[in-house]
Amino acid sequence: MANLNRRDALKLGALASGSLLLPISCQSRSYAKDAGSPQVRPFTQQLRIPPVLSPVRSDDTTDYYEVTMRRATVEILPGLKTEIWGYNGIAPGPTIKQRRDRQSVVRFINNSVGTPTSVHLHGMASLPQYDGYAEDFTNPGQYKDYIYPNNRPATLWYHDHALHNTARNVYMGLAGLYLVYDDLELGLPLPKNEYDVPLVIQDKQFSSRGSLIFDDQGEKSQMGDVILVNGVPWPNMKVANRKYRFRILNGSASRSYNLSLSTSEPFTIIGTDAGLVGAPVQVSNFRIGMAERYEVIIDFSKYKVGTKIVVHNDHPDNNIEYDGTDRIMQFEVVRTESDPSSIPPNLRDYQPIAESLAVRTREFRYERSNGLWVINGKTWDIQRFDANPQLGDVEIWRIFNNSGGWFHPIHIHLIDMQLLDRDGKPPFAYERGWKDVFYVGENESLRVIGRFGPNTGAYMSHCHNTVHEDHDMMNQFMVGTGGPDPITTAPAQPLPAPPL
Ligand SMILES: [Cu+2]
Repeated sequence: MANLNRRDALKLGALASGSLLLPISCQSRSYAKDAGSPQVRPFTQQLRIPPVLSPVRSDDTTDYYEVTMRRATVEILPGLKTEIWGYNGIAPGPTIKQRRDRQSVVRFINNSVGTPTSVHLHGMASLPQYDGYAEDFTNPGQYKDYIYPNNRPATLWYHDHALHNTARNVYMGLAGLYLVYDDLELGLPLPKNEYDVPLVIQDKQFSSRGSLIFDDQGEKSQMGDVILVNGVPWPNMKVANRKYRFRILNGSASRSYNLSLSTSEPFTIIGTDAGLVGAPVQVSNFRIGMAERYEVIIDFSKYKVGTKIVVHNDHPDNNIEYDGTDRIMQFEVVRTESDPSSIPPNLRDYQPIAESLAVRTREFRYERSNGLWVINGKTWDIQRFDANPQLGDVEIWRIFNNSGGWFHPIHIHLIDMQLLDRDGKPPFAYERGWKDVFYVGENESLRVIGRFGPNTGAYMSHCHNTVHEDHDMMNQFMVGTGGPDPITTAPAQPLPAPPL
């Protein structure tokens, strides 16, 4: 069925002017069949789990890791070769697992990726010089040692953040998971180890020969017609008939998802971007914007061996739908097993921040103006700060999406915040936890609240549609005064690097 939205209309316009890389059929949903990526039969490849990275050495306080960014050729679509840009040459990159309050030093080496990079560990309260500032470049032939305090147990991810090239760099593969655990969480009876599974969802488009196509439609959005989970198109995962914990990250450039299960089995939400919620909540479906993380328990115990359960995507507004983007992956129950895990009624102490604690409210209007993506009418300028909360201040930020036809997931670096309301209405049940990305739908306004700290200095805030972020829907705030300069304090160093 034709399902023409504003984006499709734009694409048709672009087609008429001959400026598109690919022909687009009038029936947008038949794109994949007629002219899109090579066809893949869903659920024929098995899910892979990114490998866990071992430290190169450890001492009493710190684990030292080394990651090399490089181009690699891999097989994503059966029988075709695809060049990716990966951390250690894989996409997603290796997973770093770390204990709370141990320190990590991660050496990111820009070896053969051929473009300037900057690494942001999304969700970590890093010092400004280790936060992956957009202009804190590590050029080819350089490396940089990033220091991370690991002060929050949560599902984090590291990804490229280089000015004007973030969307392409992340799309080509520069993204990986970083999981922080603490004793409190490990002491809970939740599913653990091989039953604690990360799922990174991304959409891609490929040429007929298998190359990744990055086409941001004139700095608007990069939408793919192939859904990858952990780098595998529409994978199948063999599971036992028991509970699993899934850490779901939307690692897409521009696509959001609304996930549900074909059996109408509910998800039990146990975590948001910044870790466990106070108490589990059951939902039949949930929406996840780019860079958001939700942790869910799925209980397969009621299913017979042989049952197949499909994760569906009921397209949220303002995405482009193709054949195949209405489903994500499949679970296949293949064995019976006992299940020692359970979901405790209380997961961790979670207190809403009282609005009365806020010392001020700021307003940020995200919109499209004269062909530019702007915040309060302005594009990125590293010389300009749009907010200066003092260390420890509680502030309410009111985030407006004034652009019809688009949604914007807004990411605020450094701090974890809470969503107070959306258009004056309470947040969805699954959004009631600590978060660092907030889904601002078409013409919506959100109020979020947070306490600024623990660091002083400069931090970025931006739309996590990385195409919008690149052009140039990003600004910065300064916490307190006199923090370390993000660019000059710990600049990248020339290779070869001395031993860690
Ligand atoms: Cu946006």
